[in-house]
Amino acid sequence: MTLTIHGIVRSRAIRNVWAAEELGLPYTIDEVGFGPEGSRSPAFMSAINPNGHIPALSDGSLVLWESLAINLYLAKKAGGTLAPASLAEDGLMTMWGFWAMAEIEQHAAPIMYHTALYPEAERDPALRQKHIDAVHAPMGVLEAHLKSHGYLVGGRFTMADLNLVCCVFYLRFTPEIIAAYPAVKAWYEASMARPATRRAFALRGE
Ligand SMILES: N[C@@H](CCC(=O)N[C@@H](CS)C(=O)NCC(=O)O)C(=O)O
Repeated sequence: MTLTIHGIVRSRAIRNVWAAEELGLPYTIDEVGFGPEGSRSPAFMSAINPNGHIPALSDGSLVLWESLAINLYLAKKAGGTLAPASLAEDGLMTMWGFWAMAEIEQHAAPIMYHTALYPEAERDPALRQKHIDAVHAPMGVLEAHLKSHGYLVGGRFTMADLNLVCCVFYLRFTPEIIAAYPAVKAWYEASMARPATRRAFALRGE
């Protein structure tokens, strides 16, 4: 059955599009954008995501939201090398996914907004700096892990890597942060150069 990814590629829905491309899963994109006509519409919030956010995934009668959880589901659905090969790997991939959101994304997102995405008048340099200071500790943890393991789990590229790369992606407007961590930089750049990544990001014109 064809999967439906609800959302637009210029949102966290790109994470799920990239995952589906990696896994070779057929999907369609239901172009739900932002605002009262999109993710905040009563119809979308009652049928798909009561939080009013994108992305969400429909797989038959199953509806999932939370981009990184969707990706872990897709990996297990498709199987193959991106999926956990054991319960232990499943636990580690879940751990890294929660960590990606709790330790990296919570700082990387405001860094991105206050560096580039908000109009200049709305940028807060002090808040930006606070998050830059805070992101170095988890980036150091990631650097140490990648230096000794190459990948997050199982010595191969898995959905754990894809999920975390999607959060490190928010540091793209501050490349000096990524460059301070050579193992992270090499892993990030290799992940962003994968054929499936390019196919997904081509949908954004990137
Ligand atoms: N933790 C959620 C965050 C979802 C989220 O905040 N999505 C943004 C777009 S990337 C959104 O829908 N913003 C519009 C809104 O909340 O109205 C996930 O990873 O899926």
